[in-house]
Amino acid sequence: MIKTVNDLTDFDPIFIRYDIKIAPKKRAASDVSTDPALQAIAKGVVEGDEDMVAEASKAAIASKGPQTVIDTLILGMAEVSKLWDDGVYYLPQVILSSDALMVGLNMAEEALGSAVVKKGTVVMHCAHGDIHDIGKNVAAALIRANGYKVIDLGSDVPEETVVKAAKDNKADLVTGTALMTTTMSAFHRVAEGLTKEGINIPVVASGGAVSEEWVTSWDRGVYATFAKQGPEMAGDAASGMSWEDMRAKWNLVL
Ligand code: B12
Repeated sequence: MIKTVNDLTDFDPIFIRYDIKIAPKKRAASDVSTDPALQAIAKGVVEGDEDMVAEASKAAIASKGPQTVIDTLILGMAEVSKLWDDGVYYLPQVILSSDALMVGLNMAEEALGSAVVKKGTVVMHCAHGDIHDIGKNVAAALIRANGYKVIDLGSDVPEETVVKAAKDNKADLVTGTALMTTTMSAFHRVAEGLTKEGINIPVVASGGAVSEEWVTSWDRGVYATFAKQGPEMAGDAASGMSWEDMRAKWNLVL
């Protein structure tokens, strides 16, 4: 007998085939926490489940505080990265996961609040050609919550736009994030642009593709490993610390 759509009772194989529904994982993600409340946040990120992340984050913000929630969201995304690297996840799953992470991050950022008096101004961006903005968003949330004005230029930002924003806003610090080897070279052009404009401020560069050795090979570059370093780095720059001194403080390669 010929089957028609009316004979179908199980649509899952079709939804999964077209990535409308996520397939059961070929390899389960590792647990990132022994605490069930935190594990639920990471699980929600891994499964791209915004509701799960929202519910778990709400409870954990109240019981453990927003910073712990942010740390757990990043750990969840690290599991997503492993699933991607192993070929278990494809773009649709990763997009769902990053959207779910943003739900938790926005809730945590709101809970962190921010000081009314601004301690300084930080211009942040993802490199020209690069749309990977998760780490930048986490760092921006932390820097903002610590009382700095953040001019977030978003993703795929041309070098001239970054330099102009730094000039127009009298920035104390420029930060850049790149996750692709093809995009990270934009940072040293940003640094050169600042020099041409006579703007003598540090450029903190970070992201999966970026190495400390590379960042410290051009003037103004200071390498960051973790988003949570952002507020202290912003404080250093706002207090007038030179990029040379910041590099000596934060980086091993001189
Ligand atoms: C999520 C993801 C995506 C998402 C991005 C969603 C988003 N809104 O960001 C989507 C699905 C859209 C995507 C698309 C693509 N991706 Co992608 N993606 C990833 C993945 C799985 C995880 C990256 C991530 O978010 N990590 C977690 C965050 C938290 O890390 P992070 O940004 O580095 O931030 C940390 C630090 O760097 C630091 N930090 C970052 N910024 C800042 C700023 C400051 C001030 C401070 C202090 C610290 C700091 O703090 C964080 C830790 O605390 C990686 C795989 C991997 N192994 O990394 C691939 C990966 C980055 N993607 C890759 C590729 C190739 C692509 C695509 C070209 C795929 C395609 N064929 O279309 C496109 C890119 C399009 C473009 N033009 O950019 C490659 C890049 C390869 C390379 N080396 O060049 C990777 C490495 C995968 C791979 N192994 O091939 N991707």
